[in-house]
Amino acid sequence: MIFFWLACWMDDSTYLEERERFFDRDGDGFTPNDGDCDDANPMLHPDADEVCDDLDNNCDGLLDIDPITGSIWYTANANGCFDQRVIACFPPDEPYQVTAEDCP
Ligand SMILES: [Ca+2]
Ligand SMILES: [Ca+2]
Ligand SMILES: [Ca+2]
Repeated sequence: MIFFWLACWMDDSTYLEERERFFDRDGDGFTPNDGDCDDANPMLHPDADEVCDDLDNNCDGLLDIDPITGSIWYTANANGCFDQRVIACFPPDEPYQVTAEDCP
């Protein structure tokens, strides 16, 4: 129905371009119109988990931010003891250690 409606007011190339937005080419359950940022790769869609791979897995526009797995670093708590666990693809901006401290 929407294709017919689009076809009525667009020229052919614009219509074909717009029509692509409503097809799920990689079969991941998301069309570009649903937010699929790479409809040629079924591993990339809005419900995908972000992992450290230089790709925007969950299509939020951010590469490798808040991954489900990654390297572990420890940043300091309010008392200056490094026991705050951080899982990330990149080292934290703030001071960190690779091992946790035993805090009193
Ligand atoms: Ca798709
Ligand atoms: Ca992302
Ligand atoms: Ca990623």
